[in-house]
Amino acid sequence: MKKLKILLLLVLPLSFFISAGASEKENLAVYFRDTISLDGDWKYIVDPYENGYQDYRQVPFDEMDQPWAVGYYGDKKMHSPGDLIEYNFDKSPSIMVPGDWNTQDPRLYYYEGSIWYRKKFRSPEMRDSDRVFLYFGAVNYRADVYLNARKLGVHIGGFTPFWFEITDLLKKGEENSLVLKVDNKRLKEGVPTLNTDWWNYGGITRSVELLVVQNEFIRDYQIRLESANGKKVSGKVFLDPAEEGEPVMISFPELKIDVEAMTDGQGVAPFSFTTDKLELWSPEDPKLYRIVISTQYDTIIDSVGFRTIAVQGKQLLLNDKPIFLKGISVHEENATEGGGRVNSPEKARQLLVWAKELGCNFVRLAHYPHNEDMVRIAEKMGIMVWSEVPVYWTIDWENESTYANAENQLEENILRDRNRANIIIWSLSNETPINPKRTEFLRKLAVRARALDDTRLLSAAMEKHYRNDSVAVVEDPLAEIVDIVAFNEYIGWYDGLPEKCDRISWQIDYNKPVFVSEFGGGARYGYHGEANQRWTEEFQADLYRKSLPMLDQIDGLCGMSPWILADFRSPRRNLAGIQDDFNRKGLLSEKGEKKEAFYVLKEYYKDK
Ligand code: GCB
Repeated sequence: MKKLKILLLLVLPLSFFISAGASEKENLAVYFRDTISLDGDWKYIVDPYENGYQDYRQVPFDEMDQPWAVGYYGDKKMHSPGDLIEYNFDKSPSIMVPGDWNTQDPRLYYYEGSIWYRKKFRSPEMRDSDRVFLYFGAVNYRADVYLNARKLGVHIGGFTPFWFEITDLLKKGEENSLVLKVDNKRLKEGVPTLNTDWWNYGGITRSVELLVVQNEFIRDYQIRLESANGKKVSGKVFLDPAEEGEPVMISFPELKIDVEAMTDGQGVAPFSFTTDKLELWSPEDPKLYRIVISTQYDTIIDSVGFRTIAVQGKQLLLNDKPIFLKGISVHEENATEGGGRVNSPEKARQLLVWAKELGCNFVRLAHYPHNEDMVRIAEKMGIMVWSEVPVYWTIDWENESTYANAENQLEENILRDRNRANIIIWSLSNETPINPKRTEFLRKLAVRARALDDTRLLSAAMEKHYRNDSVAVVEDPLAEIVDIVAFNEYIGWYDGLPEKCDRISWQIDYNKPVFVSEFGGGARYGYHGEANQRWTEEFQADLYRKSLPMLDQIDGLCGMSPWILADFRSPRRNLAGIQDDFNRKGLLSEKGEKKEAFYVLKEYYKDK
């Protein structure tokens, strides 16, 4: 494990190009650690033809070993006047990390392709025996990572973390050159695929950090409440390297609980305890406890909450009590200061503050894993979370590498957030077509999700159909697989006019709770008119007024997450003067201004 794993670039298929840590399905928990930030200004070079990556025969330079291999990852300088080097990071412009490139440089607004990033940094102060990890919160979509001209590996998938151990490659006491080729080209076989209804923001969108640890350190831990009444807590601590017989202490100072554990041959120390003093986490009382885990070499401190989530027939139970999910769908897009991907805790918090103001106790974080701040801040605020992977619309169901990619993103998402009390649902997909290949794909994904975490529920946003003119149904074999039957419906927007809501009744014949994962319609903030005039705030408000009583009649309704909190950028939204590249279904504008429908939903949630 201590050795850097350099991937066999020539022989492995693309789906294997995944960072060392991630492919072993181990997590590196960094959120609560003191790390060295590599955020800030990075140099960048826009490279639409991949000139810095491959030669004119399209052979990647990092697969060659010849003197003419001039990949930009070499970060070379001219030494004599006759040198031919056709790039220069030092003289290139700078871009802010974390951040998407689309909103930082007007030339890059629609850009989809490769951009090279470079950061120079001095190696941190450390002892000879220390180990160093390079951690990326997320890079969209494919990242080829090089340190001091050596390839560390490739990561695919735009919304989950990955890392490399760089202990042996770091130039100690000297300046180091970290170079990434970031490519956000959409791919048919990608996850997501070519077509989405959101902006394909490219770049190093989340923080980059260096983690320095002792030779033996605590890589991660896992904790769970076994049952709400028994108050039995169990968990595991993961040490690296995997040494057998290492003592580990797990403490909860507030509870005055200290548990001793011992690692097995895999470096895993299981523990458990029971207590009747535990206050459970809930939206009304988002109680978190400090957890301190220590070994003879390392200590980590985090906060955790305890709760159970379960279904019983058509009921959804939080801590054994029925709960209604007063939700809203949210894109990870900043609804102030010029938009773009959320890249700070303050911007994440703003979205959640609006959700709270709406009266929500739940957010659907669509359609991909959001940043860790979002989940952690929501946990503190008492907001439950639906967490999703970008298996969206029609991806390449029959392609094995597409499956491997989806599974990898699901795993990275679950491993990052499995200790968050507020995450109650892992969502497998959104609006996927009903056919056997797709169902098989999602069935496999469900098995994997449950194997990694059986303390949460599974769902997926499905679609509705009609039995006849007035009876809407959900009939999908995927509903048999998940725990909560969720579906998107757009009656009154894509499907007839709002009046149609008055005529529709629902039959959902699964003995499971039902959740409406989307409904809504578009309105441009400040555009007023009659309730039958599309795009006005009045039309949108009327649609909500008519949808809510219709949905209330659904047997087993356990909640909803209307579409959507705030207007968000989408290249599919071309109506000039109204959309201007924004999906207008937000209850707030892209600048955070509240539309009339915001208050309609707020009123409805007040009485729930
Ligand atoms: C949907 C999708 C969502 C879209 C939305 C819309 O069903 O799940 O991603 O943005 O409809 O506005 O059409």
